[in-house]
Amino acid sequence: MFDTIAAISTPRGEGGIGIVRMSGKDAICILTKIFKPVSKKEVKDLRNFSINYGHLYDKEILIDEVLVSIMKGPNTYTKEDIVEINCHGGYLITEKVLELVLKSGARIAEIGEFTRRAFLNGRLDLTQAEAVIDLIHGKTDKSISLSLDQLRGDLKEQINILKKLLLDVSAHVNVVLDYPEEGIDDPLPDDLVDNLHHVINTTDTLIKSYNKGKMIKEGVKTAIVGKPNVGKSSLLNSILKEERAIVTNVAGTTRDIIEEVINLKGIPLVLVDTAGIRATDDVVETIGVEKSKDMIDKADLVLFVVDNSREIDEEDLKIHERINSGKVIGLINKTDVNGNLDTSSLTKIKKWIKISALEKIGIDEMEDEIYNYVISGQVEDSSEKLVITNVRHKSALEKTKQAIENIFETINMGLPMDLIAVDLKEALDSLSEVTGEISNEDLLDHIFSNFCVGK
Ligand SMILES: Nc1nc2c(ncn2[C@@H]2O[C@H](COP(=O)(O)OP(=O)(O)OP(=O)(O)O)[C@@H](O)[C@H]2O)c(=O)[nH]1
Ligand SMILES: [Mg+2]
Repeated sequence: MFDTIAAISTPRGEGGIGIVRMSGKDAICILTKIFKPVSKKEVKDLRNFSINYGHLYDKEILIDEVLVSIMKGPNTYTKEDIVEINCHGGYLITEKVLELVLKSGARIAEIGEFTRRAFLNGRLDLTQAEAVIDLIHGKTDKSISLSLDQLRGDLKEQINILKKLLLDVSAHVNVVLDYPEEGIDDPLPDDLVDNLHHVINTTDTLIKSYNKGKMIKEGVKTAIVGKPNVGKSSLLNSILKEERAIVTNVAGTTRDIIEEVINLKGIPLVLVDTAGIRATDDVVETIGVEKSKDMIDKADLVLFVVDNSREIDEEDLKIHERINSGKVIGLINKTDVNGNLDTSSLTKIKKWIKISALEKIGIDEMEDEIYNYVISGQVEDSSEKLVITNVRHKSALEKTKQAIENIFETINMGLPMDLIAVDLKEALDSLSEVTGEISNEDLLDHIFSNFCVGK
C-alpha cells in the first residue's frame, strides 16, 4: 500500500513549468538514478528542503533541464519522502519525465492518492482532506474562505471538543454500569447533562449552517418564476447584461429552462429562467410549465415576478399557492409603466421590490436582497461561526443529535443506564465518522475519486 507513487501534478497543457511529484520511501533513491545536479553533488548529499538545479537523464539520454525539490518525511504533505521535479511545461515533456520516473521504480498514483496518504498517515483528518478538494474546485472567494477554515482544522477541532464532552459522560456511565455495588442510581450529574446539552446545541447549529454552506459552495439555485409575459426572460437578460433569452410580447415565449451562473458578491448564483406558468393545450409549453413548477420546489430561492401593467389574477394566485414562503422574493416588474398594483392577496410575500427589467431599475436593490437572503436568511449572521458545506458531515451530525435526543428520553423515562451507553456510543461513532477515524474503503474511494490526478 505504501509503495512509491508518482503523477503529473500540474494541469495538462502547455505552460511555463510542469511538476512531476513522487511520494514514498523510494522517492529519493529513484531520483539518484535519473538526476544529475549541476553542483556535482551526490543526490543523497543534497540538503532536505532544498531546490536543486540539474538535468534528468534516461541512462545517457538527456530528458530535460529541471529544478528538483527534495522534502524528507515526516514534515511533508503525505508525511512520506516527497520529490518534486519542475520540468518544462509541455504535454510531451511532462509525460516523458513521468515515464522516466515510473521506469525507475515508481508506480502511477491513483486519483487523489497523495491526499489519501496524507489522511492515512494522519497528517489530515477527513474533513481537511475534503477541504483540499473543495479548495481546488472553489469558484468564489467565499467558498474558498470556507474551505480554508476547514483545511486549517476548524471543523476537526470543534468535533474533537464535542467528543471530549461525550467521553466524560461515557466515563461516568461506564463506572455506574461496571460497579453496580457502588449504588449510584442518579442517572447523570448536572454537569454531565450540561455536556449533552452543549453537544446537542452545537450539532444543531452546525446542521443548520449546512444550507448556507451548500449555497456558498455549490451556488444558489435561483428560479425566476411567474405567469407568461411578466418579464422573466427580460429580467434574466438584464442581470446577465446580455440578450441571453428570447424576449417577445407573445405569452409563452420561453418553453424550456435556461440556466446561467453569475458571481453575486462572491456567491455563485445559478439563475434559472422558466416558462411562464399557465394552463395551456400546447404540448411543448405544457412540458415547460411542468418543469417550471418542478423548479419552484427544487430551487433554493424563487424570484416571483408579477406584472405592474396587469391586475393580479388567478394565474398569479395559483403560482403563489405553490411557493414556499420561506424562500421567495417578490418582484413587481414593469414599474416604468403607470399602475398601482394591489398585491395584498399574495400574502406569502413579505417584501416586494419594484423593478423594471426593461429600464434596468431596481436591479441593484434586488441583488442586495438576494445576497442578504443567502448570507443571513438561513442562520443568524456571524461570519466567525463555523459553517459546514458537506452533506456527509450533515448526516453524521444528524445521527449524533438523534442519539443525544434518545439519551434525554431515556433519562426522562427513568430507563436503565445500558440504553444511555448504547446511544452514547452511537453519538461518538457518528462524530468519528465526520473526522474519518471511523471510515471504510468504499467511503474513502468515493471521497478521493473527486480529486484530480497528482493531488
Ligand atoms: N414596459 C416594460 N415592459 C417589459 C418589462 N420587462 C419586460 N417587458 C416586456 O414584456 C414582454 C414579455 O417579456 P418577457 O421577458 O419575454 O416575459 P416572460 O415572463 O419571459 O414571458 P414568457 O417567457 O412568455 O413566460 C416583452 O414585450 C418585454 O419587452 C419592463 O420592465 N417594462
Ligand atoms: Mg420568457
